[in-house]
Amino acid sequence: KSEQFNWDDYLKETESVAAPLHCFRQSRIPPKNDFKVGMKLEAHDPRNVTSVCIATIIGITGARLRLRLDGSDNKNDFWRLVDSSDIQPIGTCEKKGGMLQPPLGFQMNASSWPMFLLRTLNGAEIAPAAFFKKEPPKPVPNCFKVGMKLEAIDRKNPYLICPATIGDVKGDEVFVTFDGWRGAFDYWCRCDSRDIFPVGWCSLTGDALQPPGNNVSITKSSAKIQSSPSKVTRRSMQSPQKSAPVPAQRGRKPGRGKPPGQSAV
Ligand code: MLY
Repeated sequence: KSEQFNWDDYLKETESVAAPLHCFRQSRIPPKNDFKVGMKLEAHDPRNVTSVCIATIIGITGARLRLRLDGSDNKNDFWRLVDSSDIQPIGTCEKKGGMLQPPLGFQMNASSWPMFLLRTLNGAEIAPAAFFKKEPPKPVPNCFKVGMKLEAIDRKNPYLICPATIGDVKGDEVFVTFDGWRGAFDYWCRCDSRDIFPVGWCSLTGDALQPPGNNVSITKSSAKIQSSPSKVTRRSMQSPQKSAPVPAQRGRKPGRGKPPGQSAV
């Protein structure tokens, strides 16, 4: 049985702080998820954002919906918060004078779209308008600081939410680094991205927060082999450095290349 990941312990262990709630474009209390699997709604096509399509709820996870566009395949599912501006009740598009579009990669002949649309909506379970929640306002200035901890969606595996650290800040953007992974999953995003959450989000929504990767355990065991008592590497599981793990750890001058509060001393 593996030890449960615990933010309080982890923040102490890594001598770091959680990014304040007001930095995020997320509601302080996660929105209630009333949706049910099988319900249909309108969603912007993630691969063609000017298109509004019909989507079916394939799964429910915390405050998010797993969506699949009707007429698309099962390889392009995406996840949206119930208070995302990318989703809306069926009828919204038409009310605004728009036309529902086939998804990118529509599996049938384009000429069959009007009939497909009629059939997919006929007798469908329509998600009630009251289930859609208003998107929170944008946080005004970017108040993230390097080294702050957060929970972030792994964009390569978007069903996963993981412990992460702000690795860099530039204008309205932040660099999200995944703790214990070697940088392969890291990404830049706007500070008002809906893909980043304050520490404690998953425990409020009931999502399973992923534990940090075990990247730095390599450093830990190597430190043991070297049996250097003055340089005991703590299991800080900080965001991965792109350089080689062990020599880089020893050779790095303090204060450079690493966010503050993350030193593996
Ligand atoms: N199957 C993938 C999952 C990696 C997930 C990394 N995230 C949590 C940052 C792998 O093992 O490579």
